[in-house]
Amino acid sequence: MQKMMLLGDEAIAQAALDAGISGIYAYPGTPSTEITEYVQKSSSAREGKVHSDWSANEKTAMEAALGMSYAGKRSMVCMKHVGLNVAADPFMNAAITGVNGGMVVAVADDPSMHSSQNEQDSRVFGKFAMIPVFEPADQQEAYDMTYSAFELSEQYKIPVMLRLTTRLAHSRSGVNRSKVMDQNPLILPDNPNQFILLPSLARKSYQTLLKNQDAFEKESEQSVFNQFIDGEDRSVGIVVCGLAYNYLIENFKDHIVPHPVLKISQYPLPRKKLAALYDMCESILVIEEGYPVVEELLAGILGLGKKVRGRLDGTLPRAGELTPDLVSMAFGFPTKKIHEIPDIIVNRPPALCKGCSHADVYMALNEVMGIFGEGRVFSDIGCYTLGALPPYNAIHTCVDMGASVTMAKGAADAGLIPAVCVIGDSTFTHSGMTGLLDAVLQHSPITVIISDNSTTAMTGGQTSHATGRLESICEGLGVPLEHIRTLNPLKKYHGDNVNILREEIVYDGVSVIIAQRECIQTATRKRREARKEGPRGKSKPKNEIL
Ligand SMILES: Cc1ncc(C[n+]2csc(CCOP(=O)(O)OP(=O)(O)O)c2C)c(N)n1
Ligand code: SF4
Repeated sequence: MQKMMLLGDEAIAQAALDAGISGIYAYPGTPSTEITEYVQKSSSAREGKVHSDWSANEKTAMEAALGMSYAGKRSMVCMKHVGLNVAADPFMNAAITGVNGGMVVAVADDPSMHSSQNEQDSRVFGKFAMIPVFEPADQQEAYDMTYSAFELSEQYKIPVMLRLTTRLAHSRSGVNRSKVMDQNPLILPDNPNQFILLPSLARKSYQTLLKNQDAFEKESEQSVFNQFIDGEDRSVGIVVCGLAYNYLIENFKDHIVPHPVLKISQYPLPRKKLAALYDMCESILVIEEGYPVVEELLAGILGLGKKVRGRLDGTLPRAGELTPDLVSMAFGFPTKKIHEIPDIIVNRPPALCKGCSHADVYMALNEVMGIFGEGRVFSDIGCYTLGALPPYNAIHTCVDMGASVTMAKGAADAGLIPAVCVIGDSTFTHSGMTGLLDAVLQHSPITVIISDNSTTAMTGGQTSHATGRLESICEGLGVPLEHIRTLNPLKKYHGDNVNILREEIVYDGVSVIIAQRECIQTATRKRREARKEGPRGKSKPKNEIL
């Protein structure tokens, strides 16, 4: 079978296609976006009519994937780690309903928060839902595990999670493909009650999930992905998870580690394999990317028994991404000399592009808000979050997608008036609309500025569900038409824009201001694609939160 050079994300997408998916559902989010983009660009996916349009958010994506599985077909749902918080309700409940066609949940974590608000570890979510989790160490495993995950999912009628992290998602390596499977036919679940979580039925389904735990553990014990590699020096036994396996072996000549090593890539943890390692070694070192999930379990609450080292006792840093050097230090190896960064290289903080429409919104907003003082502008997540930095210093919060509207509402309810929020068009349809409905129904006097650049710019310019619909959505949610204002964020309209903002910010009710101008990067890309030219020009500087 053909060998391909693939990113970790792409290996997952190719494996999902080869395993016969009929649809992939996702909302963009670094480092997971490329999984769906690969399927969107795939000619075989097009020929096979594999669904790959973006969803409004991760919850709608998870539910659509479950619906496809209900109909008997294989589906994949992808998101970044914080997206799983949004999708948590269907995710947890899908573990109880189980699946019909195979369903794989691919979640990309971002330790060190290269482009995220936090560095939560999705393995914890997998354990919370009590489903099997795969954690690949390289691109080949990303491919093989995705393929196997569909088999396991159909064998046990359970969603299976695939957890990967930034470095694997975004690095490339050779991948051998497996046999291409046909898509499943449309076929309803054998048990017509399987997907009805009425308490009387859910209790039975939950029992099935509990009963299956032993079988899932047995699968992990026998898994080819959980490998024991013996070593002569038993002063320490090493438990190493997923990608961290590479950081371990890179520290030893010819990649031969002199200690016994248990490489973990499939969960629930293989208890017998762990016990065998624990018994044969004087102490244990746990190397895992993310939270000290395995270490905490092995050390126990009281920390009795053999010494277990890792992120909790400071052998490795408690937070942030691991590196081969950090692992080297855990073994007490001499630190390698790191080259000094020459003075000529200056730090370049992320910034809005020159000519960005968000910048014009902030110029006008700052002029209006000056008289009210600091701390009244609630923002959201997108390119416009960069308005927190100089020269704008225009926003005072950024918590999670949609929180700008609801936090402004809560603050206004508390008496902080005026309270203003700034949200992007894609974030508005992701999770801002429901908060606006709350504000309208409860007459919370807030001003919602939707900085509408007709795209999901921060993650690379994907389509936005909001494009062309914002006014009618806001009207439908009950915002009075005369308080849905539009403005054109261009310098030449600065005076008019200031006036519109001033009028609405002092209005004692809910108002929405739609600042509409297309993202210049997306507009340029579209023009380029229209002319069928190759990529030219400078790439945009990488922004911080994606
Ligand atoms: C729950 C969640 N899902 C996805 C992301 C990744 N993400 C950050 S901002 C953003 C969309 C931004 O689009 P928009 O609101 O239109 O603002 P723009 O970047 O276009 O200015 C996405 C998908 C995230 N941070 N959190
Ligand atoms: S990519 Fe678009 S929205 Fe983001 S900073 Fe640049 S111009 Fe602004």
